[in-house]
Amino acid sequence: MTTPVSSSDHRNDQQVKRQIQRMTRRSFAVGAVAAVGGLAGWGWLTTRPDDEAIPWPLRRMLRWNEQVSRGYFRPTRLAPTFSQDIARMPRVNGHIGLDGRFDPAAWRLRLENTAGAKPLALTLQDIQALPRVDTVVELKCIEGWSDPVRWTGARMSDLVAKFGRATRSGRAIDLEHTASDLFRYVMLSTPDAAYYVGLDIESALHPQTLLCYEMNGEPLTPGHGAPLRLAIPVKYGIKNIKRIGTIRFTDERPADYWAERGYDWYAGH
Ligand SMILES: Nc1nc2c(c(=O)[nH]1)N[C@H]1C(S)=C(S)[C@@H](COP(=O)(O)O)O[C@H]1N2
Ligand SMILES: [Mo]
Repeated sequence: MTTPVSSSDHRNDQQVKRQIQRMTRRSFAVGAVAAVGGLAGWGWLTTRPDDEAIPWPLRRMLRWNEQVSRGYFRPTRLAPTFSQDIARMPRVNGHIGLDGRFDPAAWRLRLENTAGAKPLALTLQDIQALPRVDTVVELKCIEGWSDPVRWTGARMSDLVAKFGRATRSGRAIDLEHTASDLFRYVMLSTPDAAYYVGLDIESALHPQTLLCYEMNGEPLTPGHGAPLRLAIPVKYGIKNIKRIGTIRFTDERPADYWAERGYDWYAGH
């Protein structure tokens, strides 16, 4: 049996319908205002003058993020490490600076600074003679993937402890007592200078920052940056430069390939 629809029910239906219409109109209006506001905001944002390839408000936001990250940075705070059996080979990602003719036998690592110290030309044997460090950490690409990788190589801090170039005075580094004598930045570039990264000195001398000659127990392949590449787990993949040709200590914030194309210069995490 169906209940007959009374006239009062009918009136209620009408009222509900009208109310829904009112609400729909209102939410449409709110949505439209938000959309226009959003578009205007986006329009404003994208027409701001660029600062290093992106509108200045975005760059300012990245600098703010950097300040927060740097505030939290501790040389003793380590990136997580993993057991060897989960290490795997990441894809070869990024060929910039790896094209063209290259003779690994003639390769030397140039170690220099902007204080006029004589540049050094080091062989792979010089680097392999430094304490050998083996660690499994994540390689994190800003494209959204990450892989635990086993890296073998020398600490950047051991390199400069032995060969210098990291202090203005030329004195040996002593992280506790001569911090003000340290250059503020490091520039690393491929032998052809096509790929280059800038690092803050704290991250460069972090104990987990390695100059690597082996990946997952195998000598580096050309695609992964033979004969020497950087593993820097306190930074994203973009800073893990392959085929290092030059390392230069400087007080000026170095240019950085991906920062010039809009990415975060600091790129820490
Ligand atoms: N010379 C050079 N180094 C580079 C790149 C590059 O294009 N050229 N790409 C970077 C990026 S974005 C990532 S994620 C890692 C990838 O390292 P892999 O190829 O060993 O996986 O290398 C970094 N180092
Ligand atoms: Mo990357």
